Amino acid sequence: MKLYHFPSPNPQKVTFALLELGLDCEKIPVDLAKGEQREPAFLAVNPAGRVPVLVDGDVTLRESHAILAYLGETTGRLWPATAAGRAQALQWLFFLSQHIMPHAGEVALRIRARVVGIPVDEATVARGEKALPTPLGVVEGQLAKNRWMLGSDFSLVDCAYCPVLNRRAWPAAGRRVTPPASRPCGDRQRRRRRFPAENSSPHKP
Ligand SMILES: N[C@@H](CCC(=O)N[C@@H](CS)C(=O)NCC(=O)O)C(=O)O
Repeated sequence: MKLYHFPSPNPQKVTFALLELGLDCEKIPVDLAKGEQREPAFLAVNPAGRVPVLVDGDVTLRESHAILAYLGETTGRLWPATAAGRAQALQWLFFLSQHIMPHAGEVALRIRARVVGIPVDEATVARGEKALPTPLGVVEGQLAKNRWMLGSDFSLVDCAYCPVLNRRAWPAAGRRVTPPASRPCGDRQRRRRRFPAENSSPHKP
């Protein structure tokens, strides 16, 4: 497998999942700060000019949540075994795509502006900061009832949520984006990145 990668939240969902599953993958860096995502060689891989992209044989996947579903389906691990469970997993991945990532992207504009060297549009950041607490409140409610997004077991859905709930990823929005029940999820990804020795044990909480 090959992963086109930059250390920003969407690719991090996939690198986190690969670590949790203990899977090897060749990482191909795409430097967003240098605009490599707009170069013809990369646009041939993903015409949308975005990372992550996973290539596994003749399968090319260009959406982080589709990649997570693929890893779950192909490994049969960290992924529900029943149709109803898989539908729940997709439900939460769609919720993240539709209701959280667009606003998280607006809030993250301060970070993106620094990385790619563009001015910050404060109105956009303010719009994201206003909108984000509502869908994050839904996630907080889910995590207050269950240890992880799908219940008591950590899953690939958490691999999608953890980088987003990670406090350090969204410092501009401060505590509002990481209320108490959501913290263990954000912390898990930080721990996994910080202590590579843990990576040999994919299921360690
Ligand atoms: N819906 C896509 C979004 C991918 C995305 O927006 N990735 C960002 C990095 S986190 C990107 O490649 N941005 C390139 C750019 O803004 O030019 C996914 O979930 O994979």
